[in-house]
Amino acid sequence: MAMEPDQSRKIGRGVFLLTVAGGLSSLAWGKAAWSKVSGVISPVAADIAPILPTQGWRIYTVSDHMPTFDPATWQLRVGGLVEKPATITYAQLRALPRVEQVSTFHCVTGWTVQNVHWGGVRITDVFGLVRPLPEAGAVQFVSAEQPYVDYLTMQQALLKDVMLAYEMNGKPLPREHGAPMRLVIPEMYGYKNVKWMAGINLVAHPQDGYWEQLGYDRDAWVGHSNGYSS
Ligand SMILES: Nc1nc2c(c(=O)[nH]1)N[C@H]1C(S)=C(S)[C@@H](COP(=O)(O)O)O[C@H]1N2
Ligand SMILES: [Mo]
Repeated sequence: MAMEPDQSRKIGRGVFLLTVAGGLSSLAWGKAAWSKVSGVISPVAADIAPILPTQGWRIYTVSDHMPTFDPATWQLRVGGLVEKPATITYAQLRALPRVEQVSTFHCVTGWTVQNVHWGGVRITDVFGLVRPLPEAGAVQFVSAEQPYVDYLTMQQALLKDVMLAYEMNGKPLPREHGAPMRLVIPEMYGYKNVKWMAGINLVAHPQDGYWEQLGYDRDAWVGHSNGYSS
């Protein structure tokens, strides 16, 4: 993929830090660096956490290509256990009631970003369009970045500050943060905050998401799940 200068600088720093941490000096700088960095950070979190800065975003992907966003063609598919499946365009998303919140973002590997200003919509307003069936007990969030997916129970999805965010700090959500829309659930670690949202499906029960299949807790409550610090 083509990397912008500021991105390659961040990756360069990430690779440097990982290399310093030891055991990873074979990490070659080059084409695969982007996916290597995002794939490697979590498993070695306990080793590298002490030397990584704890403030500021780190951009994570699980593939070597960040999805692109075209407002003219973007669609959010909402379906599963609903009365009326819907395909929501970007214009329709922006026409839903707009809310704002300031919340803090925690990655399970130990970094935090305080007071992020988000703008977006509440999930209940999307549910209003499709009307979940009584047997819908959980929500599946599907990223356009395959195979990234995660789930919340209905109760978790309906927490008051869960947001489908299309703005970050007063600007449209940047590509690397999941343009045009990502999940925000401040009570839970970053891996539940699916970027590049492409689909929302109502399902009966939660299942393991991407990182959960690799050993992280489904219920990723900040401070109480199996991050490196607990
Ligand atoms: N599609 C997708 N969403 C994702 C991830 C990812 O790799 N791909 N990483 C998750 C993790 S582990 C974290 S901490 C946050 C990081 O958000 P950021 O990349 O905007 O900093 O995104 C989450 N959502
Ligand atoms: Mo994370």
